[in-house]
Amino acid sequence: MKRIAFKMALLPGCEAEYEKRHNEIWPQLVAELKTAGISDYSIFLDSETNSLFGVLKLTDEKALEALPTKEIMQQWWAYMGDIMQTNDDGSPRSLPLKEVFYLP
Ligand code: RM4
Repeated sequence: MKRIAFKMALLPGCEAEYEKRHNEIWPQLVAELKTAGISDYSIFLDSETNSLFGVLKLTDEKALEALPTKEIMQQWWAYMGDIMQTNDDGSPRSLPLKEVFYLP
């Protein structure tokens, strides 16, 4: 089981809306994330910088690579695009983070 972490960026003033949308996350998206082998997925907000810190467990790297091509993922990113920094293709700006410590 691999664990990965990454950083995304929330637009200022959108904290409550971001949390609300995730509290009401679409069941079809949850199913797609699970199919991609994702579990134990958390997103933390640094309210000083509006950075979003995502961390998750992963069973299948190939399935994760395919996730951006899934229609439900594209729809979610389009829905989230008004409150997050995005790339030209509509995906959220996301930077991988390097693990420097782990206590199992
Ligand atoms: C985030 C972002 C990520 C997605 C989570 C569920 O706002 O869109 O890509 O994995 O939601």
